[in-house]
Amino acid sequence: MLRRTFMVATAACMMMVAGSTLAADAYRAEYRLSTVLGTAFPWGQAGERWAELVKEKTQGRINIKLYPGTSLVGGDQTREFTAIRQGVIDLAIGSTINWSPQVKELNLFSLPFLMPDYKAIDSLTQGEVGKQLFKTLEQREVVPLAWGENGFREMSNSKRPVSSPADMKGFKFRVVGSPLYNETFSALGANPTQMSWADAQPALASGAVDGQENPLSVFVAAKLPTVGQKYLTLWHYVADPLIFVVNKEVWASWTPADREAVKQAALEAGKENVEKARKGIAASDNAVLKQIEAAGVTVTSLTPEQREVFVKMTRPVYEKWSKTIGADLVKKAEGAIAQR
Ligand code: X2X
Repeated sequence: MLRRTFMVATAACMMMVAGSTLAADAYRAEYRLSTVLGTAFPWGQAGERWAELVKEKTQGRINIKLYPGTSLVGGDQTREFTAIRQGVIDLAIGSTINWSPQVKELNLFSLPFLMPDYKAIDSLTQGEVGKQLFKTLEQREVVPLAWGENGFREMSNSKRPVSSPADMKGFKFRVVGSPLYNETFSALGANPTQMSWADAQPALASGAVDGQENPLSVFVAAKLPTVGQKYLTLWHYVADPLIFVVNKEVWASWTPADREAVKQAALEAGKENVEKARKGIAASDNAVLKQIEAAGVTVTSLTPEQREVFVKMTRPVYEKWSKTIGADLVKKAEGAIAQR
Protein backbone atom coordinates (compact mmCIF):
# COMPACT_ATOMS: atom_id res chain seq x y z
CA MET A 1 0.00 0.00 0.00
CA LEU A 2 2.69 2.38 1.05
CA ARG A 3 4.76 1.42 -1.94
CA ARG A 4 1.87 1.95 -4.32
CA THR A 5 1.13 5.42 -2.95
CA PHE A 6 4.75 6.33 -3.39
CA MET A 7 4.74 5.15 -7.00
CA VAL A 8 1.59 7.10 -7.84
CA ALA A 9 2.98 10.21 -6.20
CA THR A 10 6.24 9.86 -8.07
CA ALA A 11 4.47 9.42 -11.39
CA ALA A 12 2.29 12.48 -10.70
CA CYS A 13 5.35 14.45 -9.79
CA MET A 14 7.17 13.41 -12.94
CA MET A 15 4.15 14.35 -15.03
CA MET A 16 4.05 17.75 -13.41
CA VAL A 17 7.72 18.28 -14.10
CA ALA A 18 7.28 17.13 -17.68
CA GLY A 19 4.21 19.37 -18.05
CA SER A 20 5.88 22.45 -16.73
CA THR A 21 9.03 21.82 -18.78
CA LEU A 22 6.90 21.51 -21.87
CA ALA A 23 5.01 24.70 -21.13
CA ALA A 24 8.21 26.61 -20.41
CA ASP A 25 9.76 25.39 -23.66
CA ALA A 26 6.67 26.40 -25.60
CA TYR A 27 6.85 30.02 -24.47
CA ARG A 28 8.85 32.20 -26.80
CA ALA A 29 11.15 34.98 -25.71
CA GLU A 30 9.10 37.46 -27.73
CA TYR A 31 5.68 37.67 -29.41
CA ARG A 32 5.12 40.00 -32.35
CA LEU A 33 2.20 42.42 -32.19
CA SER A 34 1.18 44.15 -35.42
CA THR A 35 -0.58 47.52 -35.71
CA VAL A 36 -0.90 49.88 -38.67
CA LEU A 37 -0.26 53.08 -36.72
CA GLY A 38 2.52 53.80 -34.24
CA THR A 39 2.61 55.19 -30.74
CA ALA A 40 1.89 58.79 -31.81
CA PHE A 41 -1.67 57.53 -32.43
CA PRO A 42 -4.28 56.03 -30.06
CA TRP A 43 -4.05 52.79 -32.11
CA GLY A 44 -0.31 52.32 -31.50
CA GLN A 45 -0.73 53.41 -27.89
CA ALA A 46 -3.30 50.64 -27.48
CA GLY A 47 -0.65 48.17 -28.63
CA GLU A 48 1.86 49.54 -26.16
CA ARG A 49 -0.71 49.35 -23.39
CA TRP A 50 -1.78 45.79 -24.22
CA ALA A 51 1.86 44.66 -24.11
CA GLU A 52 2.43 46.44 -20.81
CA LEU A 53 -0.68 44.94 -19.18
CA VAL A 54 0.14 41.44 -20.44
CA LYS A 55 3.64 41.68 -19.00
CA GLU A 56 2.22 42.80 -15.68
CA LYS A 57 -0.55 40.20 -15.51
CA THR A 58 1.68 37.27 -16.55
CA GLN A 59 4.60 38.35 -14.35
CA GLY A 60 6.72 38.74 -17.45
CA ARG A 61 6.03 35.26 -18.87
CA ILE A 62 4.59 36.76 -22.04
CA ASN A 63 6.73 39.43 -23.60
CA ILE A 64 5.11 41.32 -26.50
CA LYS A 65 6.98 43.52 -28.93
CA LEU A 66 5.11 46.10 -30.99
CA TYR A 67 5.64 46.20 -34.77
CA PRO A 68 3.80 49.31 -35.99
CA GLY A 69 3.48 50.36 -39.63
CA THR A 70 2.29 46.80 -40.45
CA SER A 71 6.05 46.26 -40.85
CA LEU A 72 5.76 42.46 -40.60
CA VAL A 73 3.95 42.50 -43.97
CA GLY A 74 6.00 45.26 -45.59
CA GLY A 75 3.38 47.90 -44.82
CA ASP A 76 0.64 46.16 -46.81
CA GLN A 77 -2.15 46.34 -44.28
CA THR A 78 -4.53 44.25 -46.39
CA ARG A 79 -2.20 41.25 -45.94
CA GLU A 80 -2.17 41.50 -42.15
CA PHE A 81 -5.01 39.05 -41.51
CA THR A 82 -3.46 36.32 -43.66
CA ALA A 83 -0.12 36.84 -41.91
CA ILE A 84 -1.77 36.34 -38.50
CA ARG A 85 -3.27 33.06 -39.68
CA GLN A 86 0.10 31.95 -41.06
CA GLY A 87 1.91 32.81 -37.83
CA VAL A 88 4.07 35.56 -39.32
CA ILE A 89 2.23 37.78 -36.84
CA ASP A 90 1.47 36.46 -33.32
CA LEU A 91 -0.93 39.15 -32.14
CA ALA A 92 -2.60 42.12 -33.79
CA ILE A 93 -4.86 45.05 -33.16
CA GLY A 94 -6.41 45.37 -36.58
CA SER A 95 -8.98 47.51 -38.34
CA THR A 96 -12.12 45.85 -39.69
CA ILE A 97 -11.39 47.63 -42.99
CA ASN A 98 -7.97 46.08 -43.43
CA TRP A 99 -9.18 42.56 -42.69
CA SER A 100 -12.34 42.79 -44.78
CA PRO A 101 -10.67 41.52 -47.99
CA GLN A 102 -10.35 38.15 -46.19
CA VAL A 103 -13.38 38.37 -43.87
CA LYS A 104 -16.20 39.78 -45.97
CA GLU A 105 -18.54 40.19 -42.97
CA LEU A 106 -16.24 42.90 -41.58
CA ASN A 107 -17.30 45.17 -44.45
CA LEU A 108 -20.37 45.77 -42.29
CA PHE A 109 -18.71 48.75 -40.58
CA SER A 110 -17.87 50.27 -43.97
CA LEU A 111 -21.49 50.45 -45.15
CA PRO A 112 -21.95 54.17 -45.77
CA PHE A 113 -24.03 55.91 -43.09
CA LEU A 114 -24.96 52.75 -41.19
CA MET A 115 -23.81 54.09 -37.81
CA PRO A 116 -25.00 57.61 -36.96
CA ASP A 117 -23.25 57.96 -33.58
CA TYR A 118 -21.04 56.30 -30.96
CA LYS A 119 -23.99 54.52 -29.39
CA ALA A 120 -24.60 52.87 -32.74
CA ILE A 121 -21.02 51.59 -32.92
CA ASP A 122 -21.34 50.23 -29.36
CA SER A 123 -24.68 48.58 -30.11
CA LEU A 124 -22.86 46.50 -32.74
CA THR A 125 -19.49 45.76 -31.13
CA GLN A 126 -20.89 45.19 -27.63
CA GLY A 127 -23.99 43.28 -28.74
CA GLU A 128 -25.07 40.22 -30.71
CA VAL A 129 -23.46 41.45 -33.93
CA GLY A 130 -20.08 41.70 -32.21
CA LYS A 131 -20.46 38.17 -30.86
CA GLN A 132 -21.38 36.82 -34.27
CA LEU A 133 -18.38 38.52 -35.87
CA PHE A 134 -16.09 37.05 -33.21
CA LYS A 135 -17.51 33.60 -34.05
CA THR A 136 -16.73 34.22 -37.70
CA LEU A 137 -13.16 35.14 -36.80
CA GLU A 138 -12.82 31.99 -34.66
CA GLN A 139 -13.90 29.94 -37.66
CA ARG A 140 -11.11 31.65 -39.57
CA GLU A 141 -8.70 30.41 -36.92
CA VAL A 142 -7.76 33.54 -35.10
CA VAL A 143 -8.71 34.19 -31.47
CA PRO A 144 -10.61 37.49 -31.05
CA LEU A 145 -10.49 39.00 -27.57
CA ALA A 146 -11.66 42.60 -27.46
CA TRP A 147 -12.83 45.64 -29.45
CA GLY A 148 -11.04 48.95 -29.75
CA GLU A 149 -11.57 51.89 -32.09
CA ASN A 150 -9.89 53.86 -34.83
CA GLY A 151 -12.90 56.18 -35.13
CA PHE A 152 -15.43 57.87 -37.38
CA ARG A 153 -13.72 58.59 -40.67
CA GLU A 154 -13.97 62.18 -41.85
CA MET A 155 -12.96 63.42 -45.29
CA SER A 156 -10.32 66.04 -46.02
CA ASN A 157 -8.90 67.58 -49.19
CA SER A 158 -6.51 70.25 -50.41
CA LYS A 159 -8.84 72.02 -52.86
CA ARG A 160 -12.07 73.40 -51.42
CA PRO A 161 -14.77 72.99 -48.76
CA VAL A 162 -17.05 70.01 -49.40
CA SER A 163 -20.69 70.08 -48.36
CA SER A 164 -22.18 68.15 -51.29
CA PRO A 165 -21.06 65.35 -53.63
CA ALA A 166 -20.87 67.96 -56.41
CA ASP A 167 -17.98 69.60 -54.51
CA MET A 168 -16.01 66.32 -54.74
CA LYS A 169 -16.33 65.97 -58.47
CA GLY A 170 -13.10 64.75 -60.04
CA PHE A 171 -11.16 64.74 -56.74
CA LYS A 172 -8.39 62.17 -56.66
CA PHE A 173 -9.08 60.42 -53.39
CA ARG A 174 -6.89 58.00 -51.50
CA VAL A 175 -9.05 55.16 -50.17
CA VAL A 176 -8.28 52.13 -48.00
CA GLY A 177 -8.15 48.47 -48.87
CA SER A 178 -11.74 47.37 -49.43
CA PRO A 179 -13.30 47.76 -52.89
CA LEU A 180 -16.40 49.05 -51.10
CA TYR A 181 -14.54 52.35 -50.66
CA ASN A 182 -13.77 52.63 -54.37
CA GLU A 183 -17.44 52.15 -55.09
CA THR A 184 -18.58 54.65 -52.45
CA PHE A 185 -16.29 57.40 -53.72
CA SER A 186 -17.07 56.64 -57.36
CA ALA A 187 -20.79 56.87 -56.55
CA LEU A 188 -20.13 60.37 -55.17
CA GLY A 189 -18.37 61.48 -58.36
CA ALA A 190 -14.80 61.41 -57.04
CA ASN A 191 -11.86 59.52 -58.50
CA PRO A 192 -10.70 57.01 -55.84
CA THR A 193 -7.34 55.24 -55.72
CA GLN A 194 -6.67 52.43 -53.30
CA MET A 195 -3.35 52.58 -51.45
CA SER A 196 -1.79 51.67 -48.13
CA TRP A 197 -1.38 54.20 -45.37
CA ALA A 198 2.39 54.10 -45.93
CA ASP A 199 1.89 55.23 -49.54
CA ALA A 200 -0.91 57.67 -48.72
CA GLN A 201 1.25 60.20 -46.88
CA PRO A 202 3.77 60.85 -49.69
CA ALA A 203 0.89 60.84 -52.19
CA LEU A 204 -0.85 63.59 -50.21
CA ALA A 205 2.40 65.55 -49.79
CA SER A 206 3.24 65.48 -53.50
CA GLY A 207 -0.32 66.28 -54.56
CA ALA A 208 -0.67 62.95 -56.40
CA VAL A 209 -3.99 62.73 -54.57
CA ASP A 210 -6.24 65.59 -53.44
CA GLY A 211 -7.96 64.02 -50.48
CA GLN A 212 -8.29 61.22 -47.99
CA GLU A 213 -10.56 60.02 -45.19
CA ASN A 214 -9.43 59.05 -41.69
CA PRO A 215 -10.44 59.60 -38.06
CA LEU A 216 -9.62 63.02 -36.59
CA SER A 217 -7.07 61.52 -34.20
CA VAL A 218 -5.17 60.28 -37.26
CA PHE A 219 -5.63 63.58 -39.12
CA VAL A 220 -4.01 65.43 -36.20
CA ALA A 221 -1.23 63.00 -35.23
CA ALA A 222 -0.19 62.50 -38.87
CA LYS A 223 -0.14 66.32 -39.23
CA LEU A 224 -2.19 66.19 -42.42
CA PRO A 225 -2.71 69.99 -42.49
CA THR A 226 1.06 70.29 -43.11
CA VAL A 227 0.65 68.31 -46.34
CA GLY A 228 -2.02 70.66 -47.64
CA GLN A 229 -5.15 69.02 -46.22
CA LYS A 230 -6.88 72.32 -45.41
CA TYR A 231 -10.53 71.38 -45.85
CA LEU A 232 -12.25 68.94 -43.56
CA THR A 233 -15.83 67.68 -43.76
CA LEU A 234 -17.42 66.03 -40.72
CA TRP A 235 -19.79 63.54 -42.28
CA HIS A 236 -19.27 60.47 -40.00
CA TYR A 237 -20.01 58.19 -42.95
CA VAL A 238 -18.25 55.10 -41.56
CA ALA A 239 -16.31 54.13 -38.44
CA ASP A 240 -13.70 51.43 -38.06
CA PRO A 241 -13.57 49.47 -34.85
CA LEU A 242 -10.31 47.71 -34.01
CA ILE A 243 -10.11 44.06 -32.97
CA PHE A 244 -7.53 42.54 -30.60
CA VAL A 245 -6.61 39.03 -31.76
CA VAL A 246 -4.07 36.26 -31.18
CA ASN A 247 -2.86 33.58 -33.58
CA LYS A 248 -4.57 30.28 -32.73
CA GLU A 249 -1.44 28.17 -32.16
CA VAL A 250 0.19 30.83 -30.05
CA TRP A 251 -2.99 31.01 -27.97
CA ALA A 252 -3.02 27.22 -27.52
CA SER A 253 0.60 27.24 -26.36
CA TRP A 254 -0.23 29.35 -23.30
CA THR A 255 -1.62 28.09 -19.99
CA PRO A 256 -5.32 28.79 -19.33
CA ALA A 257 -4.34 31.31 -16.64
CA ASP A 258 -2.07 33.19 -19.04
CA ARG A 259 -4.74 33.15 -21.76
CA GLU A 260 -7.16 34.73 -19.32
CA ALA A 261 -4.53 37.35 -18.42
CA VAL A 262 -3.98 38.21 -22.10
CA LYS A 263 -7.74 38.48 -22.62
CA GLN A 264 -8.28 40.72 -19.59
CA ALA A 265 -5.38 42.89 -20.71
CA ALA A 266 -6.98 43.21 -24.18
CA LEU A 267 -10.35 44.17 -22.68
CA GLU A 268 -8.72 46.81 -20.51
CA ALA A 269 -6.51 48.21 -23.28
CA GLY A 270 -9.51 48.15 -25.65
CA LYS A 271 -11.70 50.12 -23.29
CA GLU A 272 -9.02 52.74 -22.76
CA ASN A 273 -8.44 52.88 -26.52
CA VAL A 274 -12.11 53.59 -27.28
CA GLU A 275 -12.15 56.41 -24.72
CA LYS A 276 -8.98 57.91 -26.14
CA ALA A 277 -10.18 57.66 -29.75
CA ARG A 278 -13.33 59.62 -28.85
CA LYS A 279 -11.66 62.29 -26.75
CA GLY A 280 -11.80 65.90 -27.91
CA ILE A 281 -14.12 65.43 -30.90
CA ALA A 282 -17.55 65.60 -29.27
CA ALA A 283 -19.70 68.67 -28.74
CA SER A 284 -18.99 68.58 -24.99
CA ASP A 285 -15.22 68.26 -25.44
CA ASN A 286 -13.98 69.59 -28.78
CA ALA A 287 -10.30 70.20 -27.99
CA VAL A 288 -9.09 68.20 -31.00
CA LEU A 289 -11.43 70.06 -33.36
CA LYS A 290 -10.17 73.38 -31.94
CA GLN A 291 -6.59 72.25 -32.57
CA ILE A 292 -7.49 71.41 -36.18
CA GLU A 293 -9.07 74.81 -36.76
CA ALA A 294 -6.04 76.48 -35.18
CA ALA A 295 -3.90 74.77 -37.85
CA GLY A 296 -5.79 76.79 -40.47
CA VAL A 297 -8.20 74.06 -41.52
CA THR A 298 -11.72 74.96 -42.68
CA VAL A 299 -14.09 72.57 -40.94
CA THR A 300 -17.47 71.89 -42.59
CA SER A 301 -20.32 70.20 -40.73
CA LEU A 302 -23.27 68.88 -42.71
CA THR A 303 -26.87 69.85 -42.05
CA PRO A 304 -29.30 66.89 -41.96
CA GLU A 305 -30.45 67.83 -45.49
CA GLN A 306 -26.88 67.98 -46.82
CA ARG A 307 -26.10 64.63 -45.20
CA GLU A 308 -29.16 63.10 -46.82
CA VAL A 309 -27.78 63.85 -50.29
CA PHE A 310 -24.67 61.78 -49.51
CA VAL A 311 -26.82 59.00 -48.02
CA LYS A 312 -29.02 58.80 -51.13
CA MET A 313 -26.13 58.75 -53.58
CA THR A 314 -24.33 55.96 -51.74
CA ARG A 315 -27.44 53.87 -51.14
CA PRO A 316 -26.90 51.56 -54.15
CA VAL A 317 -23.44 50.73 -52.77
CA TYR A 318 -25.02 49.97 -49.38
CA GLU A 319 -27.60 47.67 -50.99
CA LYS A 320 -25.07 45.86 -53.15
CA TRP A 321 -22.60 45.25 -50.32
CA SER A 322 -25.33 44.17 -47.89
CA LYS A 323 -25.65 41.05 -50.02
CA THR A 324 -21.90 40.40 -49.90
CA ILE A 325 -21.79 40.89 -46.12
CA GLY A 326 -24.93 38.81 -45.57
CA ALA A 327 -28.46 40.20 -45.52
CA ASP A 328 -29.17 38.63 -42.10
CA LEU A 329 -26.15 40.19 -40.44
CA VAL A 330 -26.94 43.62 -41.91
CA LYS A 331 -30.55 43.32 -40.71
CA LYS A 332 -29.40 42.37 -37.25
CA ALA A 333 -27.07 45.40 -37.22
CA GLU A 334 -29.81 47.77 -38.39
CA GLY A 335 -32.10 46.38 -35.68
CA ALA A 336 -29.50 46.85 -32.94
CA ILE A 337 -28.89 50.43 -34.07
CA ALA A 338 -32.62 51.22 -34.19
CA GLN A 339 -32.99 50.00 -30.59
CA ARG A 340 -29.89 51.67 -29.16
O1 X2X B 1 -5.03 53.29 -43.75
C1 X2X B 1 -5.77 53.97 -43.05
O2 X2X B 1 -6.42 54.91 -43.49
C2 X2X B 1 -5.91 53.61 -41.58
C3 X2X B 1 -4.61 53.94 -40.89
O3 X2X B 1 -6.94 54.36 -41.01
C4 X2X B 1 -6.25 52.16 -41.49
O4 X2X B 1 -5.41 51.33 -41.32
C5 X2X B 1 -7.65 51.74 -41.69
